[in-house]
Amino acid sequence: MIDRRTTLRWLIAAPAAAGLVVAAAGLAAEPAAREIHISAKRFEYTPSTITVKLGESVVLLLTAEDRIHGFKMPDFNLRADIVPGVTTTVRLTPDRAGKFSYFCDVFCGDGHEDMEGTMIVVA
Ligand SMILES: [Cu+2]
Repeated sequence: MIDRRTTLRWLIAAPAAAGLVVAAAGLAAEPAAREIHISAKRFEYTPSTITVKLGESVVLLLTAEDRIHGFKMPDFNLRADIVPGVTTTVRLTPDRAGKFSYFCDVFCGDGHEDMEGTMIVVA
């Protein structure tokens, strides 16, 4: 026989458990993204070449060592400022294979024009 206290406990616990299930489902729905760190300084990115898989979700974690730089990857319509002391995140899931360049679009001195990198997307 279920007494009143047990019933009350169940009424409180059931929605809480359901909430946990919903929260877990929400986490599962978020695609797992591989993190790739890219550091910027005059006049290079490190690494200057990154390799990702076609359809792979990645998060680029961009940091600047010396001053503000830019990150622009026109092929995937991406751009961000990279500010010292801040980690800037850029997400992408490449839908095309090939070699795609990224470059600095914030003038940072002589050599700025050569500040670029390559993302290789392998099928
Ligand atoms: Cu620059």
